[in-house]
Amino acid sequence: GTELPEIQAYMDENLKRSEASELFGVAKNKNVIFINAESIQSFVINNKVNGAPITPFLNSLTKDEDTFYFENFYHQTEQGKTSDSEFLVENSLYPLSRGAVFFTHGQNEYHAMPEILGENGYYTSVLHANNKSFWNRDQMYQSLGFDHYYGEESYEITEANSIGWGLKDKPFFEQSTDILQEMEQPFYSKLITLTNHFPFDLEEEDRSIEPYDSNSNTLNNYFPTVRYMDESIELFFEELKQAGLYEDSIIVIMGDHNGISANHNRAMSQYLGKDEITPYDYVQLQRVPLFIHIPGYGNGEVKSEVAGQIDMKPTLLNLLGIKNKQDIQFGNDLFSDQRKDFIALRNGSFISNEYIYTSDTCYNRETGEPIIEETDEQSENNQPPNACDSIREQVEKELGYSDDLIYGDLFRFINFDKK
Ligand code: GP9
Ligand code: MN
Repeated sequence: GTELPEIQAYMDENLKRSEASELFGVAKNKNVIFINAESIQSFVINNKVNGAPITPFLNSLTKDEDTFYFENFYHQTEQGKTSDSEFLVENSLYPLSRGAVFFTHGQNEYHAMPEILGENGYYTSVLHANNKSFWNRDQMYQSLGFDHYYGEESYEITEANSIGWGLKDKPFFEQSTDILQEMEQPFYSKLITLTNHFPFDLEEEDRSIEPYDSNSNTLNNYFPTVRYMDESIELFFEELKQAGLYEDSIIVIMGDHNGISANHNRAMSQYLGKDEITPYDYVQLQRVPLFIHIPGYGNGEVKSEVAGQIDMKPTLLNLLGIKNKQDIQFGNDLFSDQRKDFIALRNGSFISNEYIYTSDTCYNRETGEPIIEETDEQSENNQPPNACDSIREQVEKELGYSDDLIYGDLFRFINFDKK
């Protein structure tokens, strides 16, 4: 393992990059309503199936003046799926390369966003109509500093309002609004959706668009459940307005991870009209939507910079005007122009402004063409130097530091300034 001072020096350097946020404090004292949107990938946004738009409401948000839409935002999860996305968001640390850190290191010390928000007067909670111990959430949420977890016992769940994994998203958002209305403000509330989950079951009555037609039922059924999620979120915006919560809140919508795995590449290539899904294409399919909706803001736009889930903690803290002078975090504020030049995936692949590195190949990000370098100089192991090498080394270093912090439970040894 690495020595803590070395990691801290790296982190102090990284923390400075977020100081240049252009939006520091624009959402000061607002509630944060964070929608962890199950399995939604960016390829559905502003796209169609059988001639019908898949996500009409989210499409309208991409053009909304109060909304930032990040079109090159990547999930960075591994086997811990939803729980990994939560870990990334709350800590700005990487998940583990195997297993779920929620299970293996649920009792570690952390310096997570809920804890910091709590110190700044926020009431923090998670709303999710599932069993509390799923993904070891009950334990991990305590370690992350959440005040409360509204699990399935907080909801009225019947046969009629359930499908697949449990409570359908529409009644979930309706009932969640009632919970939010009773909550002390300002609050940070994370709502985790459930209906758009593999195997994408949906009743006929909830279907507004027809399934796709390919050899993959998973992909075919994905589209109607994604549309159901889109309608659920639209409904939730209405509910929040009626409840009087909308004006004093910012609403974040983030996809947690991909819903369509590489097993469905053939069907996916058919849908996208490509000959095949190359490793480059597969990395690009790991983009998930991120919307940051700030009622009354007026200067929203589509943002194209390379971004990832690791950036959520510094971004949200800055939006709320919370100065994080000392912290351990790998991400950068999405509204800073001093950002690092890459987003690392947990398997060591990465996306930079110029390159996408995956499966031992360095691709031109713009064209998707592998970069083959003509060179006289060969290094010791007879490999030509590669355009991706220097970032690849930094990615390995970061992933290693993150692992060291988690495996060594190193947050125990750091005293963070309280506010
Ligand atoms: C379960 C839900 C789904 O509570 O969050 O988890 P996933 O299978 O996507 O990790
Ligand atoms: Mn999930």
